[in-house]
Amino acid sequence: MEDVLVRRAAQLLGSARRVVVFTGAGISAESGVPTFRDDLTGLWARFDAARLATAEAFHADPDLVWGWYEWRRARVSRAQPNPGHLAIAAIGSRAVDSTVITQNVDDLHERAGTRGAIHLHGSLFTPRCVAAAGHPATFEDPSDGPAAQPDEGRRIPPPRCASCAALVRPGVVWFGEALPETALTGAVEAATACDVLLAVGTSGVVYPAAEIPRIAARSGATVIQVNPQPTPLDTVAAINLRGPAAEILPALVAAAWEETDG
Ligand code: BJW
Repeated sequence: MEDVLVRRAAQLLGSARRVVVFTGAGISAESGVPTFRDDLTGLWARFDAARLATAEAFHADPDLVWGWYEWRRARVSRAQPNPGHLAIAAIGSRAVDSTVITQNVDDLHERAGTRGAIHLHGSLFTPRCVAAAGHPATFEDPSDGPAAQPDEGRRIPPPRCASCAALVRPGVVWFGEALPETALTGAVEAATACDVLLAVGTSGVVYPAAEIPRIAARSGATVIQVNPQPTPLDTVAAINLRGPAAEILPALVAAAWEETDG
C-alpha cells in the first residue's frame, strides 16, 4: 500500500463535510463472517444461492433455508466487530455529517458503535412472516434454541407467526425482491449529497445497491475504495486502496483527523 495514496485519501476524508461509507461483506471478513463471492471462502463457493437465497427456495424447502440462516445468525452472533468497523464508527463521531450504508445483514456496525446505519439488504435479526402484512417475529432465546448448536446443513422448521400463523422467514432481501423503500431512498439521497464516498469490501456487482457509489460519483463526490481485490468500482473510484479493511481503515481515519486537527 502506497503511503501517498493513503495520505491523499485521508486529506479528502478529513476535509469532507458529508461522508458516506458504503460497505459490503468484506468489512466483516476479518471478524470471521464469510463473504459471498471470494473464490475459496465465499458462501457461494460452497452453497447454491438459488437453493437458499430466493423466495422460491424458501417456499420449496423452508426447513433447509431457515436452518441455513439460523446457522449464519449464530455465527454472526459469536463474531466481534473488527478494527475496520471501529474505524467506521469513529468516522461517525469525527465527520461533520456521515451516513453508513451497508449491504450486510449482520449487526457488526451497530455493535461497533455506528448509529443509524442503512441496511439495504435487511438483517439476520429481523425475521417477519411471509404474509403480505409481513408481521415482525421474534426468535427463541439463542442460548437455548437450535442456533445454540449451529450446523450449516441442519434443517430447522421455521416458526409460525404469532399474529396470523403464516411461516416466518429471514428478514433479508433475496434475489428478485425489492429493497426496502425507505432504506433505498435514504441511501440514494445520502449518495447524491455527499462529498466523499468510501466503498469498503464490496464486489460491486449486486444491483441496485451497486448503483450507490456510481450515483455519488455522478453527483460530484470523490469515491475512495478499500478492497484487496480489483472490482468493477475501480474505474468509479478516484483512489483505490488495495488491502484489508481492518488494516487500511484505522490508518486512514487516524491520518484523516490528524491532518485536519493539527
Ligand atoms: C475485503 C476483505 C477485507 C474480502 N477487507 N475487503 C441490473 C443488472 C444485473 C442484474 C440485476 C440488475 N438489477 C437487479 C438485478 C438482479 C439482482 C442482481 O444484482 N444480480 C447480480 C448478482 C447479477 N438483484 C436483485 O435481485 C435485487 N433485487 C432487485 O433488483 O429487485 C428488483 C425488484 C423491484 C421491484 C419489485 C421486485 C423486484 C436484490 C438483491 C439482493 C441481494 N441479496 C444478497 C443476499 C442477502 C441475504 C443473505 O445474506 O443471504 O445480498 S446476495 C449477496 O450479495 C448479499 C450481499 O449484500 C450482496 C453483495 O455482496 P458483497 O457485499 O459485495 O459481497 P461479495 O462477496 O460479493 O464481495 C466481497 C468483497 O469483499 C470482495 O470484493 C472482496 O475482495 C472483498 N474483501 N476480504 C476488504 N478483509
